[in-house]
Amino acid sequence: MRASAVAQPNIALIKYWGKRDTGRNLPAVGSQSITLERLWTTMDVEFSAELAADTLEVNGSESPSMLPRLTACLDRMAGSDRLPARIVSECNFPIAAGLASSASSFAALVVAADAALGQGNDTLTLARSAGAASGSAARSLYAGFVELRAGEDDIDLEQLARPSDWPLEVIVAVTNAGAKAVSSGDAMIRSASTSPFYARWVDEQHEDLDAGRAAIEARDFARLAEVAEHNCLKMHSVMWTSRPSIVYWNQVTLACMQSVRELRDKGHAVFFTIDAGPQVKAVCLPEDADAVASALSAVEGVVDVMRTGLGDGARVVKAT
Ligand code: 2P0
Repeated sequence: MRASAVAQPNIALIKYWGKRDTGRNLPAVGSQSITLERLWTTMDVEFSAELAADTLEVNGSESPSMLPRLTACLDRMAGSDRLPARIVSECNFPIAAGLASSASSFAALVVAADAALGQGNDTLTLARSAGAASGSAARSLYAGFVELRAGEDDIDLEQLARPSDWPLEVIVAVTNAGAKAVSSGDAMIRSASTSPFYARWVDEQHEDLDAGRAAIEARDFARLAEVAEHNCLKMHSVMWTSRPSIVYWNQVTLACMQSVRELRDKGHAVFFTIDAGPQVKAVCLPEDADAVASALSAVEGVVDVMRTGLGDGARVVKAT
C-alpha cells in the first residue's frame, strides 16, 4: 500500500489556456509540450488505516493548503471510502511560481497512488487522472515532445518525439521565485468570461497545433520558434485583456525576452516562452545553450538560471 514516483515538469510550446468544463477540468484547447530532465518532484504515497485523514509534507514541512486538491485526486482514483494517505513530496525547484510544479506533482501523485493501490492503469488512464487534477499534469506522464488533444468527453495524449529524437535544451531564467498572486485555474476562468480575445484564441488554436506538430516532425527549429513565441504572446494577450487584467510579467521578464531576441539576431537558434508566472524559458539547440545561459545570467535582476535537457515521463521509483 506504499509507493514512490518521480515526475518532471513540462513546458508548453503551444499553450493550454481555458477550460471546456470546469467541473471535470477539461481543457478548451489542445496543447504541445516538452518534458524537462533536471527538474523533478517525488511523491511517496502510503495508504494506512492508522491515519485519521490524509496528510501532506512538502520538502520537510506540513503543507495543508495544497492537500485538498491531492485528496480529491486520490478520491477520484480510489473512491472516497479509501484508506487515508500519508503523502510526502520533495521538489527541487520553486513551487507555484510558473515553473509547472503542479504538473510534476500530480503526475507523480497518480503514478505513486496507482502503484500503491496495485491498480495497474495504463499511461493514458493515469494521464487523464492527472489532467482532472491539473490540466498540464497529463503531459508529464510522457517523455519528450507531447501533444494533448482536447476532446469533447476527455483528453487524448500522444508522444510526438522522444528526447533523443531532437535533444533541445531549455534555459530557465528565474526572475522572481515567489508564488503567483492569481492561480492559473482562476486566471483561465476569468479570461474565458471577460477577455474579448478569448473566443478567437480558442478558434485559432488548431492552426498553431498543426504548425507546431509539423515543425517537430521536420525538426525545423525556426518554424517551431516562430509559432511557439506567437502562441505564447497570444495567450498573454488574452490574460492582459481579461478584467481585471492578469499580468504575470515583471520588467526582468521583458529584459530576458529582449535578450533572447538579440541572441537570435546574432544567429543563435533560440526562442522564449513564458507561462503563468514571470520566469522566461529559453528553448535552444544544444550548441547554442552556453551562449543563451551566459546571456540570461547577465540580465540584471535574474535571480537564478537553470539549465536542462528533455526528459522522461512520470515513473515509479519504489513500490513496497
Ligand atoms: C500550459 N499553463 O499549457 C499553460 C500555459 C500555464 C500557462 O497549464 O487549472 O496548473 O490546474 O488545469 O495545468 C498551468 O495550468 O491549470 C498551465 P489547471 P494548470 O502549461
